[in-house]
Amino acid sequence: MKIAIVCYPTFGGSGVVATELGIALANRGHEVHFITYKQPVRLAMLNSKIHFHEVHVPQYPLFKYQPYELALSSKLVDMVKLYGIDLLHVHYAIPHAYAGYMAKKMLEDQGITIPMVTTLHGTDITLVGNHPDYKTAVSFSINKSDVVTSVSQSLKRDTIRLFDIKQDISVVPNFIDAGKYNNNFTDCQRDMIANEDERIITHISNFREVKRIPDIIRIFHKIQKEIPARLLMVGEGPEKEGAEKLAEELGIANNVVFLGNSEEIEKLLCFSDLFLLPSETESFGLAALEAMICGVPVISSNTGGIPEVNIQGVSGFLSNVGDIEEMAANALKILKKDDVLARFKQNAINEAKKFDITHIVPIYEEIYQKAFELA
Ligand code: GMT
Repeated sequence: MKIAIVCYPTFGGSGVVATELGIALANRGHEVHFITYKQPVRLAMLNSKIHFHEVHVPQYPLFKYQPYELALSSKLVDMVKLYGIDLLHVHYAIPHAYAGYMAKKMLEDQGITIPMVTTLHGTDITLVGNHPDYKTAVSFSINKSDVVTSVSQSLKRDTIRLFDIKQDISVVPNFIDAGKYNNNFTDCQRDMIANEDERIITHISNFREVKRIPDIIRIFHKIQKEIPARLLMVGEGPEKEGAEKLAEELGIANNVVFLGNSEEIEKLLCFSDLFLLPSETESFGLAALEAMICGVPVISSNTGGIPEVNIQGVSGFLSNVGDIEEMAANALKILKKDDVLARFKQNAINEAKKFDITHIVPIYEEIYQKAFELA
């Protein structure tokens, strides 16, 4: 099959999922065309089955807002015709489903029928898409997709609750390539980051408000009062500066390392003892799953799709959003004793393996077949 994947190329769950899916599809013999404004961050190696087509948005002074959707839908039409692409798979409803539908209609006008699969990722439904300024167009483009998938049961429920959806939604969970995370790093340089007696606690995100970054600093503040510990904050975003200030105010700045964006998160996770994800909402929590496959237990909120990934008392603990007292106490339960930590680490790996890519890619292939039948 020749598949066009439309996604955000930046650091962020939906782009990561789309990129890893494209690579896996190419490994199974499909021809995959990534169509977006920049080469996706995890698309390091291009091979003969993987193509990348950059969407250019010409800058013109008349426009206050440059029309990306227009450039994307034109590019989709051109690439479908040039490469004989069979199917569009758009990740994140805004504006990809909308642009994809426009491309589909333009192609129809030229006698070409192409199915479109839309995968909903979370904030396109729960935060951004739900905004009254976008809602009408988001509902429309979801309903016009041939097949709609969501990354968790929770996101499916949210979509049905928040939008007038006439489409069936198939839940296809996010995944990891367990083979890639073999925990076999010979250069797992723990001593570069922390002293031998310190536990290493990690958070990775885009530092948006929804991640409740101040909670992470406050939870760590409580933990380090009881045991020697260090906090690694990985990523960039609007809440980062405030977090740096908060760490300073609480007198823990020396124990908190802000690393910025990293393309080698598995190397950072290989020496982490605990992952913190206290988000306000999270459709799935891919970052938690990536931590788990590296043997890192998770302390998280119990919101959205996180309970479908992090299992209470097994791979970590879940608490109500904002309950930093309980989150810190649970973190200490895991971190204080070596044998308890070892048990949670192994459990985390076992739970994460249930989301191995080998189980998930065939589900997408079935969905593509269904989309052909429906288009
Ligand atoms: O977490 C983010 O803010 C990034 C966002 C994205 O679209 O890249 O992540 C969403 O999609 C991920 C992949 O499906 C999910 O694992 C995240 O839980 C989801 N984020 C939220 O729902 C806040």
